Amino acid sequence: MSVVSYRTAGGVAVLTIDNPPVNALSHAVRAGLVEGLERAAGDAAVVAAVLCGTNACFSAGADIEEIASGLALQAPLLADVQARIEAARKPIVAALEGTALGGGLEIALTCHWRTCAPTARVGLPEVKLGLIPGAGGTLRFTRLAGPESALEAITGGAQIPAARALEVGLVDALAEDAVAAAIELGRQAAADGRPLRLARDCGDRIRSVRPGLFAEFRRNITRRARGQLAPWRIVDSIEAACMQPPEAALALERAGFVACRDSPQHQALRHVFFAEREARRIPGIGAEVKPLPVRSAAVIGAGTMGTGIAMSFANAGIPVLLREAAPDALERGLAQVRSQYDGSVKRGSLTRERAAAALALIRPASDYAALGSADIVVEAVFEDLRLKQEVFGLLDRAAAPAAILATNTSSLDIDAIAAATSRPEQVVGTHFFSPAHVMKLLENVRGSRSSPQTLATVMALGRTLGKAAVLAGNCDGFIGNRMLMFYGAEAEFLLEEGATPEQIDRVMEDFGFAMGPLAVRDLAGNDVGLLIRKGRKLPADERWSPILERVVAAGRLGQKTGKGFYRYEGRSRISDPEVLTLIEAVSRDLGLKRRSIPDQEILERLLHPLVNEGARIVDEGIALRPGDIDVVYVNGYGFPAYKGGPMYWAEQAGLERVVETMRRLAPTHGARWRPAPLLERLAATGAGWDARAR
Ligand code: 3H9
Repeated sequence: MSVVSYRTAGGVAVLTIDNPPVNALSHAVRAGLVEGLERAAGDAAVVAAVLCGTNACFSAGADIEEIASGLALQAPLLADVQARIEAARKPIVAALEGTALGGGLEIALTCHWRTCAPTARVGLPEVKLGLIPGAGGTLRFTRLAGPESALEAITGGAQIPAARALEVGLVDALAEDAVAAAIELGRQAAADGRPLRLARDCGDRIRSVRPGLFAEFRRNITRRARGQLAPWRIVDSIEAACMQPPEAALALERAGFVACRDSPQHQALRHVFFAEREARRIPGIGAEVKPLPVRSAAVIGAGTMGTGIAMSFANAGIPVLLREAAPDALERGLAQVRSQYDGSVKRGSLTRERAAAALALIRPASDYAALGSADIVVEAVFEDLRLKQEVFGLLDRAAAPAAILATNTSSLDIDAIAAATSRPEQVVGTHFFSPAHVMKLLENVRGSRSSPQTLATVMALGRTLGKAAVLAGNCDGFIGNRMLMFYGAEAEFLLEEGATPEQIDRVMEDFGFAMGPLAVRDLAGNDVGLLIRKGRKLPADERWSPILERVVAAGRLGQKTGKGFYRYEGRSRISDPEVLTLIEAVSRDLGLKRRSIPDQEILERLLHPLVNEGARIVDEGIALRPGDIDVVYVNGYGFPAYKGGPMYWAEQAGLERVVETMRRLAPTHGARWRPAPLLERLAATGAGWDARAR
């Protein structure tokens, strides 16, 4: 069966790509397109051609696996397909339905015109894979839509809704039946003898580029694109698309694509792409287990987490009740929701209409009786087991019999919470990350009695809410927070030994974290961190550094009090000699001689214990695979995606290095800092994570 079918409709050849699941442009598709285009060109009865796709998709672009193979691609290449289109003497129209992404959109932009279904989305998301478009996307997008739109869209990689694509000039018409409209457009263009329009030759949008545009844009992305390769090469290519002849701009883009494709950043981001998809697969839960439909939801607790979770549902079009007993707390929560939506409208990330539609889906509720209609209830009350058990007892009576009862706990025992209900098989953890309507991670936690259908439902919910879902086992801190404990503790041990908050944060920010660990502590509140720490029991051979306690005792609670590990003026952090005095006093009290600590040691001592605990988590089955941990850290903890996540990063450097660090730390830090047995096993043979099952 051919992956590109050919038919004619009233003198127009229709070439349909059918390469499930997403019509990736593998070799067979490229060959099929060339063959179809030649046939259309040679058939005197054909006046025009239309390119379209089945599988509810035009094309998701180049085949990522094929690019990854590292082998030279077999001709015809995408560029050969495009050369055929541009050489054609008959009109060629692309009909875009579903998604047209990456190389898929690049093919469409090469056609003379484009029709687009109103629900379709287009985009050049290559940057998310650490790539730049490699088939003339930067040139043609820029020439059709102008450099401002191109810079924003291609460095961000977002999917552009059809209406916006029309507005900026990427597509020429919206039509419910994009294929029929494309056939008509092709026929009419042929009948009128309309000049064939090639995006590469369009000049209107690049004629008067605002002086300083590119310098300014480069300045604006300095923070967001720090350490990355692709965004900068994209800006260079768009600039060339404006300033240079098409051939030169294409050559520059191509060189950028090759440099990015061969970079470790692309490998790491590709790992994350596939890991996110792999994380959805739960052994023992096959396609026969159907998730329950989630048509309506309820959230208990209108604090920061609760309101964020409610917004996540509303943003996905799911009506949600927000329940809070005290009227003033409920009103505060709703006010917070309104102000978040107002902020999104002001920043331009949401249209006024969409914000209003989402807001209208969030309805207040003050008593439990109102919750009977929800398919899922997410509890987001204060992190206290007794309180949560009480809430679940009430929910058990109030919620619909089939409803799933989920808890947003970040570390408590799911089974102890489930025990307060008569339906433990419908109880599960859904750990959202703050701000819940923004953060992409959903860490689902399986209780010992959670049913396969309950798990399938919350995993599917992740997709519905646009989040990366990972399934964790039930233990203190689950995957993310359990590992984080070692990271936070080590930062303070480093302070005791001679590092400064500035050095530690700089090392981690240079590595790619948006914020270093001490700046994060100041943001979250040092008192909050201390409280969590006090709730934890440490084994007898371990200790906490006294630094956090002393920082809190000095009234340095963090940003909220204007001082913590730093002093704050507004939101800018400033070094404070008082903090160093406090830290030096701790070193003295502990009898530690302060020394200068190399940056590399800081990096490894912060990340290796995290990876070590990750190995234990995999060994215990708390995480199903190392890749799941990477998904958790990239989407929930600010780990730079272009480094692939902690487990991937450690594997690239060699797992034996983690073992070495842990062997150095265990004698002073305690037994839990000993190398994880799994790591020792793998490191002994120089193997990677894949060897763990053998
Ligand atoms: C590119 O185009 C380079 C060019 O500029 C230059 C070339 C010279 N290839 O995400 P889903 C698989 S770079 C191969 O679960 P959804 C995916 O792994 C490319 N496979 O579905 C999954 O497999 P499985 C630029 C791909 O509905 C299955 O399809 N394009 C590709 O949630 C379903 O995917 C992109 O970066 C691919 N290109 O989302 C687009 N895409 O079932 C990347 C998907 O075995 N793709 N698969 O796990 C996406 O963003 C989403 O997949 C999409 C559908 C939005 C299309």
